[in-house]
Amino acid sequence: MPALTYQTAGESHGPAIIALVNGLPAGLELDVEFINSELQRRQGGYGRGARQKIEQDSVTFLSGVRSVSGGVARTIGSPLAMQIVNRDSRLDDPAKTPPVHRPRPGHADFAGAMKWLTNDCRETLERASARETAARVAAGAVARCLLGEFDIETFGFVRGMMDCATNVVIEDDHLDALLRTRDASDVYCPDEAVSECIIRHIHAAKMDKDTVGGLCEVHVFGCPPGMGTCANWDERLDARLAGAVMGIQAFKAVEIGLGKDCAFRRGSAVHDPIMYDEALRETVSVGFTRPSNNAGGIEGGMTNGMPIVVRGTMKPISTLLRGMPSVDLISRKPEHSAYERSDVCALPAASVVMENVVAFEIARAFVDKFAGDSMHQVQANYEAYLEMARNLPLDGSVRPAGGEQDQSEA
Ligand code: EPS
Repeated sequence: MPALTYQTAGESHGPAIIALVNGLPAGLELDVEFINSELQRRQGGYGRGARQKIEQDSVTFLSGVRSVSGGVARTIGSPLAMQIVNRDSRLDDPAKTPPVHRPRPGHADFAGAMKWLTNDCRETLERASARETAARVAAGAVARCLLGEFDIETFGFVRGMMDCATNVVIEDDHLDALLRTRDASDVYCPDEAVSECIIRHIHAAKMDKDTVGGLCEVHVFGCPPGMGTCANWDERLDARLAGAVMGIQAFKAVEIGLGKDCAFRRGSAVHDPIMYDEALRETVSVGFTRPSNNAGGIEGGMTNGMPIVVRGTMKPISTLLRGMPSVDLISRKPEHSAYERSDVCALPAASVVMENVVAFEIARAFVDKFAGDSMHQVQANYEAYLEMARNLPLDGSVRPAGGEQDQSEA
């Protein structure tokens, strides 16, 4: 069974954006309406530019599913290809996509011009554009259809920016209320007062022909302990999550749990005590619990049964209407950077992207652990593992003995 992976292709103003997902078990039901609603959420949020008025993102399945009926597509175990059409497709029309010679500080323009030895930054910016994140949202939303089968839920939101950040506590017992407040907010923040503050900052930046970034956060509920690994550095779940979040355009920092604040506390005030509660034995935590979650649900690169908490910092978008000091790549003379149609702030959209790329990494770790060619096998492996973890030997032996009978005796 191959690992769960995905790749994307497509330019911002090419014909389409593509996601190719490999390693999905057969028999997974994909909720097409849900996938499209995530794509629409990615297009939204206060601070977006004119492009989102042109596009109406939705997926077309090109392979990997059958019986697309009643809004449900069923995977058949082959690679899943998804297409999101670009309505604003004009890459092959030079008049509509003129060359860009004045790189924007902060954007991929300059580094890409050097890398590919061209003075036309368009050849870089078309692929560097955050339009590509539509494909990542589609792949992540597919992964969430898989996680949903095992009651693993994600919640992504905007924590804040500049001088305003919400202190709202994210817990799964009031997830519905949090979802309602977040979805009622124009900036995807589950706190009305902080939403208003964020909107004021975005509006002020717009008036000043400037841009703003901020903080996004994703919580994942319902992961059993033991997903991921400490065996290899590049397979640690926190390493994978950090890579996935840093891979989002404009992200400059990632934290897990307490994150950088660990630097300012002693060990006794950082590490989460381990407790056992027999009443929780039948839950995915298999009975082990913590009074705090500073680790953000991950220890040694593996899930510990607590919610996973990931925070990402997005820098302000690098296309400023007022421009920034730059150099013309042809004349080598000082010039103001070029302006391309853009957003004043895409932080709400970035929170949707982050939620979905985090979900994909969780699904990857899930499929690594409970691998099976069909959903039946994945389900059976998942249940068998939980049963073994609940019945870790109470008699001093190290591991559960094999076989049904031995396990029930343990
Ligand atoms: C984006 C589409 C782009 C930009 C933005 C995000 O569309 P266009 O370039 O046609 O206006 O609005 O891209 C960037 C911020 C960037 O730096 O490239 C999208 O769909 O998310």
